[in-house]
Amino acid sequence: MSQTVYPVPAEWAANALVDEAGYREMHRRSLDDPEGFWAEQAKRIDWITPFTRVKETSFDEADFGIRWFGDGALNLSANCLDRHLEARGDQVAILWEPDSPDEPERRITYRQLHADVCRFANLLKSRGVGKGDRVTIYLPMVPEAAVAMLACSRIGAIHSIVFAGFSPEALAGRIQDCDSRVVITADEGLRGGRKVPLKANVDAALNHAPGVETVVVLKRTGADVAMRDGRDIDWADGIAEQSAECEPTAMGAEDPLFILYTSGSTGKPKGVLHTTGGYTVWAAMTHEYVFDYRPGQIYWCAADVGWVTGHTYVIYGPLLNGGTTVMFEGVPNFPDPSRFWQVVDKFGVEIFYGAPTALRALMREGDEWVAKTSRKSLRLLGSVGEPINPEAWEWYYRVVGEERCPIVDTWWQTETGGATITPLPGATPMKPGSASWPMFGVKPLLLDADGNVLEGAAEGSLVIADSWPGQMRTVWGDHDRFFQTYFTTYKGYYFTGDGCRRDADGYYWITGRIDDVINVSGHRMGTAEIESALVAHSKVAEAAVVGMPHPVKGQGIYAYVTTNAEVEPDDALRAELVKWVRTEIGPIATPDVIQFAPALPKTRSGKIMRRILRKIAENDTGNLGDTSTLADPSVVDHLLANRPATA
Ligand code: 6R9
Repeated sequence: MSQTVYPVPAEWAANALVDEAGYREMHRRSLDDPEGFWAEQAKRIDWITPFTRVKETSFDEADFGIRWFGDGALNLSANCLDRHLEARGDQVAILWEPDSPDEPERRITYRQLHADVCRFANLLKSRGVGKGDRVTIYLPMVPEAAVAMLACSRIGAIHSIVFAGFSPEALAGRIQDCDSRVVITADEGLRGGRKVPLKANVDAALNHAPGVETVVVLKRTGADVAMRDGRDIDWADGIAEQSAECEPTAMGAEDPLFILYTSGSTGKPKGVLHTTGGYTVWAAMTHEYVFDYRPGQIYWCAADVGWVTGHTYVIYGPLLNGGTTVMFEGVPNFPDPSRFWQVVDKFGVEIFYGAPTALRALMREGDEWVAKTSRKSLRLLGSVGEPINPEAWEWYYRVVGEERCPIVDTWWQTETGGATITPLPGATPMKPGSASWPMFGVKPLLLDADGNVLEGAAEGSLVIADSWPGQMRTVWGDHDRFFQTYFTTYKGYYFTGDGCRRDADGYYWITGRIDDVINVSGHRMGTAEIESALVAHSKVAEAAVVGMPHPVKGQGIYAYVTTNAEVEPDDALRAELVKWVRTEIGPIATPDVIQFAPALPKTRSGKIMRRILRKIAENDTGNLGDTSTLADPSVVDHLLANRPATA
């Protein structure tokens, strides 16, 4: 573990919104007097009906419930748009960089965005969409994704964004789970010069989701796509006649805002539900403090809107704070590995927020791709999605930021809504690889296997002791699963699923997932999800999936597969299974290694011993630990003798 501590640069300590003493005072107050602290923080939002109640929360089974600002009403889109029109109507809200640098960028002002959102909201209304209805968004990284999100929040519809890299099967499951009647998509997406057949994927998905009545199709590439009469509408045609005024709907603070599906330790992805008031306050506050953000600064979060980071830190946080947010359609290495830094120079980006997996991939390409760009505009760097290894941190700090820019390594989850453990650039001396200190209102604890609270320097399961406004409120359609998943492992606490170490200085170091979730390039994958895709193949009898270390992706996917008795496993089947998983879930679930195994190591009670499978995948086979409960030890010998050469 890196021992280096980088002090807060003097000019940051002097000019930042919060310095170290300020952080300590605010954090203490946020825990001692949550009512007072959050009532004050909530003033950053325009409320249609002011709240009188602040925090009504309990993690205990007897009176379980989470409500924040419960009797207030507000509208998120009005907070992102309308209230900025007077002071910054002509300021650019969205700076869009297309996949290819040869295509022109787009600069969309707050005034223009407001009009676009109103027109689109009116189109949705004309198709019968109203408060509480679910709308599935399956769009690439184009400004219209922001328009669609803001239009939903304007009329109180609940958006559910499905990452445009997901397969028709995955899309269909997510449409059906929340019973969406409307899907918003594009003819095709463009990523790294490659076309993604989004409309065709939607058509395939809708064979399994017949309840969808409206499909709005944005022309992105102009490809000739099938349009079904009565169901499918061209985006431009649909908004042509719509008014550029649309009154924002007053939403109760606890009215649902969006659903975002995420992987858990069981097979089916969970529809994480966020509500309006708490999420809005949390997104605005964390975005301001984590990035020391001042209105109008050029800010770029390189996440996709299909993930929670795209929700909170590409769209809602920056727009709530009157920001100029960069949306990038492409990938870091197209047309070449300088692209990120060329875009930084092109727009004068001051704050850049990206994922360790992208940084590691660029680091491998060599420093010259970075060095040939200026990057003089950069003042602050951020990291999110997975633990950043100290080597990548140092590279980011030294080569990209030229030792001038603090790095904020923000730990959080779809479930937590926004940055939950994170440095603040003017307050936190940096330790490479540590997410550092809790955000205001967050009380992390480390527990041992028996649920005892560990004090001081320690390592254990990371839980959060009490509610914070940005916390998810339920799993869509399954409130019991919400309670069971997060509040029963350790009674009375929110369980994150992550392991964590706290050092003697009180810094938190996330060690990674301790449940059956793996983190591939910052994307969460449930091993159970990949296993069920594999066993759905007619030649597969059984499958077990574990993570393995991967130099770029952080973790790779290692699958053990037992075929049906009459099947002779070979390389052709291996290729077929890889393709199968890509079609069932999407390219992000592509197995890196498939090892065929006549049997899986099981206990006498029939439980697969994943610990052993993990060790073999990690090639840490010197000490497999206790194998005495194995039903048939020869199974392990076979696995060890037959590790594929590719692993
Ligand atoms: C925002 C996001 C959540 C999981 C989380 C943890 C890992 C995210 C991290 C990090 C270490 C960081 N994670 N940020 N681990 N340091 N800075 O990524 O949400 O997709 O729900 O993933 O990602 O394991 O539990 P989500």
